[in-house]
Order: sequence, then C-alpha cells, then structure tokens
Amino acid sequence: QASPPEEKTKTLDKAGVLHRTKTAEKGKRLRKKHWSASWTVLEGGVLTFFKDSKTSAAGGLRQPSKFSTPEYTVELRGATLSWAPKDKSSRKNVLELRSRDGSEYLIQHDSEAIISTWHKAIAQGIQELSAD
Ligand code: I3P
Repeated sequence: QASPPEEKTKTLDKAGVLHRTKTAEKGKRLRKKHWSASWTVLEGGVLTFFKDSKTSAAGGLRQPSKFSTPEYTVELRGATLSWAPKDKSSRKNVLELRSRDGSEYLIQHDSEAIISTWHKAIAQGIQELSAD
C-alpha cells in the first residue's frame, strides 16, 4: 500500500473532558445554561458529548456508544465554530459551535492550550467536510 489508511481518511480523532452547555435547540434559544463537564469525542466528522466526564478513555475513543450513551451528537458538516463573544459567558476560553440545524453549544476549558487544540481539531473537521 502506498499510504497508511489514516492518511487517506483524514479523520482527526480526539477525546477528552470539556465543559459544555447547549444554548440553542434547532434555532430556538434555550433560557438557561447548564454547564457540565463531559467526556467529549471528535471522530469521523461528528462531535459527541457524553453525559458525564467519567466515561473513560478505555474504548471511549473508538466505540463510545458501547460504553456510554451520548447526550448530544453534533454533525460537523455545515457547522460553524468561533470564539464566543464575551457576552455569551463569563468564563474564559469559550468556543461557540453552531450546527447546521441551528443548535448551539458553548465549549470551555480553563486551559488555553487544551481548548486551542480542540479549536484546531474541530475547525479542521468542519473544513474537511466542506470540501467534499
Ligand atoms: C447561570 C450560571 C451560568 C452562567 C449564567 C448564569 O446562573 O451561573 O454558569 O453562565 O450567566 O445565569 P444559573 O445557574 O442561576 O442559571 P456562564 O458561566 O457561562 O457565565 P449568564 O446569565 O450571563 O448567561
């Protein structure tokens, strides 16, 4: 083979614990924010937030659904990602992800280095899907 499969599929896999809250559901803004720490997996153009942060990395990256129920799954195709404006949250390092169907999520981590790697990975995922 000329190249290993991971070079062909371009899928960027990433997993870790992030703080997140949903702020809109299909275009309808939600009244209250409920931040929670959640095990989060980026794979195959889909970002999945699990119910809690306890789902371990053991199997959580490859086949998360076997181990825990996703709370939200966000299709990155047609989504947009930006740094959240200050009026969206008092927290630092907050990303805003808007899905094509009009749902919105804030994603946050106290570490700027960690949130930056998520920013890059999600942005790259969105970009790769838009090229199809
Ligand atoms: C909200 C809670 C959120 C906070 C939000 C508060 O209060 O403290 O964490 O968002 O601020 O209203 P409650 O628990 O009573 O719902 P941030 O942490 O993102 O700032 P907001 O009203 O400015 O959105």
